Amino acid sequence: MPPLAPTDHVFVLSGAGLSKGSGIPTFRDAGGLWEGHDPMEVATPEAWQADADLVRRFYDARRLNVERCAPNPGHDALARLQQALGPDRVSLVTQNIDGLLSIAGAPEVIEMHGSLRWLRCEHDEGHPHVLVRGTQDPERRCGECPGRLRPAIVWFGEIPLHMDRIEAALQRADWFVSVGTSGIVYPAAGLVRFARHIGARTIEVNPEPTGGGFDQVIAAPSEDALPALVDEWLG
Ligand code: BV8
Repeated sequence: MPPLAPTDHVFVLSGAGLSKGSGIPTFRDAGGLWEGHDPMEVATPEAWQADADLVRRFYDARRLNVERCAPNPGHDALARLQQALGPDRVSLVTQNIDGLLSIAGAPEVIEMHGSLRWLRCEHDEGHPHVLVRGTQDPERRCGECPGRLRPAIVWFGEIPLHMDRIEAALQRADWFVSVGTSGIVYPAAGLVRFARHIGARTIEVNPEPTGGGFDQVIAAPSEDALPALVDEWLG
């Protein structure tokens, strides 16, 4: 692996595979989340309107599981890299909603699909969000209006969060590292194309490489591959 230059900026996009080593199921692997659920029935605004109780139960179950899980060596390695080089040189963008990169100590994580830890007003995401642990109280309403509280998570058909920050970081990327994502869901899946366009060196860390035209592929679990990669980069 070529060394990092002193001014190199590393952009890391992570997906569910990063957390698999922590005991959190992915979406599309065998036994994954979408095996038991049709995403269109639990992860869209229409699903919320049709059956809010089903959607709440789906996210309550995931929140309870995530709260029993801990960061794995892959999360720890990414946190160590950002602690050592700083958020200006290491951008950690995640599709995951489990919060494990922050729990691992990463100073700044961009959660483009939101977080299981927060609820938001179903009518206006500008109303104050509410922290939640365990199962949410279905009777609790928004503090600003009579609206129900829903998971502060980006569903299919909704616009991902922090896209301006993500695009600004991507413009500066010398390295683009894709970790544990199937590269199926857009706009996240399209970010590597932009990185390639601006000349960043692209690396994929995935035991089942997606064939997405990366310069380098590390076909291994991220909990094994990332500590070695970060050790090499931090010397
Ligand atoms: C948008 C939060 C417009 C919820 C998620 C029709 C109508 C509307 C939109 C669309 C449409 N058709 C297509 C679209 C676009 C749609 C889309 O891309 N659909 C796909 C299915 C084709 N996208 C959207 O709707 C997005 N919004 O388009 O708005 C817009 C956008 C920009 C600007 C203006 C307008 C919103 C998408 C967000 C949906 N929310 N998550 C929740 O978590 O419940 S998606 C969810 O799946 C994840 O967040 C992630 O983003 C996505 C992919 O999952 P992965 O993380 O990649 O996980 P997966 O299981 O797929 O893969 C795991 C990988 O790990 C595998 O490769 C495996 O090999 C690997 N692995 C396994 N073990 C390990 C490992 N890797 C490393 N180590 C290991 N140990």
